[in-house]
Amino acid sequence: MKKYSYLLPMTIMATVANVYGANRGSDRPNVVFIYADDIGYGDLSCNGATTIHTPHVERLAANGIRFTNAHAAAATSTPSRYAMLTGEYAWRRQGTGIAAGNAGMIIRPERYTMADLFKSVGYTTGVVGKWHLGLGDKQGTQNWNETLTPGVRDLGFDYSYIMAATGDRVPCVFVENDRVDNLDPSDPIEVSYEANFPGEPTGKEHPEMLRMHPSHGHDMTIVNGISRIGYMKGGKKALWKDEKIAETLTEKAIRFIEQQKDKPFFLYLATQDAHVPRVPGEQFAGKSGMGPRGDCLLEFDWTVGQVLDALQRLGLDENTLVILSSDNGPVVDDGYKDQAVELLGNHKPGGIYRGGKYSAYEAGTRVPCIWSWPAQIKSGQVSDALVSQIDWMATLAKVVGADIPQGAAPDSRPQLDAWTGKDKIGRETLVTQNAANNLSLLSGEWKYIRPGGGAAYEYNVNIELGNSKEPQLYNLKQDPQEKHNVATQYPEILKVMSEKLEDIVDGRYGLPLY
Ligand code: NG6
Ligand code: CA
Repeated sequence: MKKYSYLLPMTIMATVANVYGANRGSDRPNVVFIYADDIGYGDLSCNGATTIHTPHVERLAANGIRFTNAHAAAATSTPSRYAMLTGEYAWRRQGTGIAAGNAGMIIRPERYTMADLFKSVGYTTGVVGKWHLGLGDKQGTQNWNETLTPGVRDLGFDYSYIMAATGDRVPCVFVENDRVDNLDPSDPIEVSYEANFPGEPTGKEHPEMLRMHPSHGHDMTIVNGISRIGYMKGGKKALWKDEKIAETLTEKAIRFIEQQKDKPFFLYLATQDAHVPRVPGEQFAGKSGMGPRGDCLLEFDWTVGQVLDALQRLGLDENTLVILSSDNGPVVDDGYKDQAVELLGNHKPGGIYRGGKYSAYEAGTRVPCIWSWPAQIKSGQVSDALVSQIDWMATLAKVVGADIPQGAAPDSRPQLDAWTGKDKIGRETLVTQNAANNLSLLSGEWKYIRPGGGAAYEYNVNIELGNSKEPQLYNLKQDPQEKHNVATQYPEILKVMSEKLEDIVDGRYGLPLY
């Protein structure tokens, strides 16, 4: 047993409750998250895309409930994942912005996590894929050639096979159970986010060595002919092959499921698709007609299909809750010249919504989301309820009969009726966060964007960020595309919304729940 002793009595209580409670034995579902990267609301055919066909995701949606108003907690990866895995809004905590590849572990070991929750009721827990929440103690102090401490096993994961940060950040290696996979000790890894290692070529100095060129940033160490963010040296045998990432992660995920098939498990499968650099496997290259971004959407769909097939093959499909979503909204050019812009055609990655990844507008956080659990959730449902990934923790605690310790997951709310389709309204209020840490409050048909700093528009990625010195108020029912700021027309609503947001920020509202 690890972590703080004040958690212990709660953990024991949870175990007792589980043994004697209603949710014991075979009723409890396995839980699998399939968490996409940068896949937007409109990127999937179940949400209306017509130029991209994602049949496996459609199959999942047909077997469960598809949400039209589900939100990631933030418009970028690290804060979204932080909030999803801890049940605490990331803006409450310093240092939860987009993490460097050598960031120290952002969720500290003493923090109660999603994995701890499942472990407290006897599940085996695994994480496969993009991590992006730091490893080791402090920024830049990791020794990548030894066991990384603290690592994800200190956060409750029994098994892990992860990319430390993102596909475009060094180190470009997989880390299995807190050690770099396939590392040759005679070729140690060094990583720096400050300076290059003498003699190592960079994309900036040697563009002729590149097979994919950066459009902005991404001009440092070259790995597999693609220049990245950050510098690394060594570890040649351990370097991932970009075109094999999806295959490898899918294989590791399925192996985990196979090994755990006889007892309850929780798997967090976080894909690299469709983050940059977009390098689809051979099977998908050129298949979408939309270049690598479209091909990676097909590859994501394939991963979903492989996981669903494995569950079916093992007879686990009925009583496994599969949750599919994305960490933030879509981006077309995110730093490489990969033809995503040129070949986009009529495809709308964010659906009808304004903005995209990084943005306070809807496309920033309104993401694809499906819950499928054939044994308990009626199939073929579509829900417009306001729901958020931040509630997965408190809701899943209800599903598996876990007791969240007092003070943990402070922003997470049990919303089982909304997630199963019985409650059509969902959350009364929800806070979302954009890349400049400007907050929005969603409530019913209204959306308020708090005034704040930062550019209104990011030219590199061609996305409106929603930052403004003026308060913004939109009626999402009448104006889902957030075209008309009605803040001056509705001063009363503006007042209520802004006060409510400040209450939530200050913890005067609804805190703590447990
Ligand atoms: C940005 C990167 C972008 C992407 C993003 C994180 C540049 C110019 N842009 O800083 O390519 O990596 O960070 O994306 O470096 S996320 O989905 O993991 O949040
Ligand atoms: Ca992302």
